[in-house]
Amino acid sequence: MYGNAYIDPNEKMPSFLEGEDLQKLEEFEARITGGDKIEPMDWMPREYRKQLIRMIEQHAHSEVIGALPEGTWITRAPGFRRKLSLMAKVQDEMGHAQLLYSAAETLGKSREAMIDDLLTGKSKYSNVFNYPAVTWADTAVIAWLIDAGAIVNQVANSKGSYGPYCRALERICSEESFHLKYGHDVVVHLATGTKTQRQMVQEALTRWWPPIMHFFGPSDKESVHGAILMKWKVKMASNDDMRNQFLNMYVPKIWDLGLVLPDPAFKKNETTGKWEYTEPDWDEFKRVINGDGPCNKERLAVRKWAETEGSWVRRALNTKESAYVVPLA
Ligand code: BYC
Repeated sequence: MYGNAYIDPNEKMPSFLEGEDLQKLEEFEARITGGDKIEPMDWMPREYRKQLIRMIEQHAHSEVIGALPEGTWITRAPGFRRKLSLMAKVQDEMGHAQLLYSAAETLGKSREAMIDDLLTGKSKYSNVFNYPAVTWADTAVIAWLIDAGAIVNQVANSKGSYGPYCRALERICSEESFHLKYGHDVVVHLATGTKTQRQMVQEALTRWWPPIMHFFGPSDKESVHGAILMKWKVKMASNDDMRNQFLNMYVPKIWDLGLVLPDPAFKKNETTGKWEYTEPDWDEFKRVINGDGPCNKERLAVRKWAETEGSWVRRALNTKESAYVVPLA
């Protein structure tokens, strides 16, 4: 038993809370119930810190790796304007990673340790970025629908309990909403274009739909961390609720463009308000997030190359009196 703590006092105390100061835990949970933001120097249970580091770090890695599928198309974007927009978007994604690494650092894990864990495969990143962007239309589907999924998740979680993460998410969402407009513009252009363009965007949607369904995480009954993250207001809705919210907002828009979802079972149950569909292939999801997707090796190899090739920049920046610093006259 531990007083009026936010975790149900009638439940047995979870083992991850053993050894915590129960008085402080109670005060912490009361602050969260009351809608306070928790800041880096505030007291927090070890598990809250651990979960936040895991989730924010994975999110930061997703931004870094997420820049790659679209990044490979910068040199091949059709026309100067599209090239400029795509370059700006990719640059934004890398900026999001910096904001998120800074937020995770406030919890005590260094950026270097996080990057090491990405490169050794210890940390996860979003499943979707382990698939190839086969044609220009794939980049449009990513920018529209994956950014849309990210916005659904991030707008909700920006109302959460950890101050630095929420502030980073607010800024990220305002940039993501431009990405979404850009992606929608390219999809509409292709979907209302020539027969070849329509076919190209349809094929891209067919390829990306299963990973997009996986993007929101396993179903609620399989989610490992969901319950405690929602109790502590790190996640503001469950995986299935976020998925359903995304489907509510975007399936009608996809159908309006005359595009077809690659799942004939797709329909909204008007009584429950929930979407019904064929259960996504969760075995594939597990394989992909555990390192065995179509592009996992390629993605990490690119990041390892960037880490090695960029090491001189970090050395130069970290050297106080270095030969790299040109003295002012
Ligand atoms: N991919 O207990 P669960 C972007 C893992 S980037 C990989 O439900 P949780 C963009 C999960 O980590 C934005 N792994 O987890 C960038 C856990 O494994 P571990 C990306 C996943 O944390 C560039 C296990 O499955 N957004 O938009 O309660 C260009 C059990 O899951 C995934 C974020 O990162 C997945 N999709 O909920 C364009 C949002 N799903 O750690 C666009 C922040 C689950 O125990 N993250 N797993 O080994 C979250 O909101 C939550 O972490 C999730 C999962 C909803 C993703």
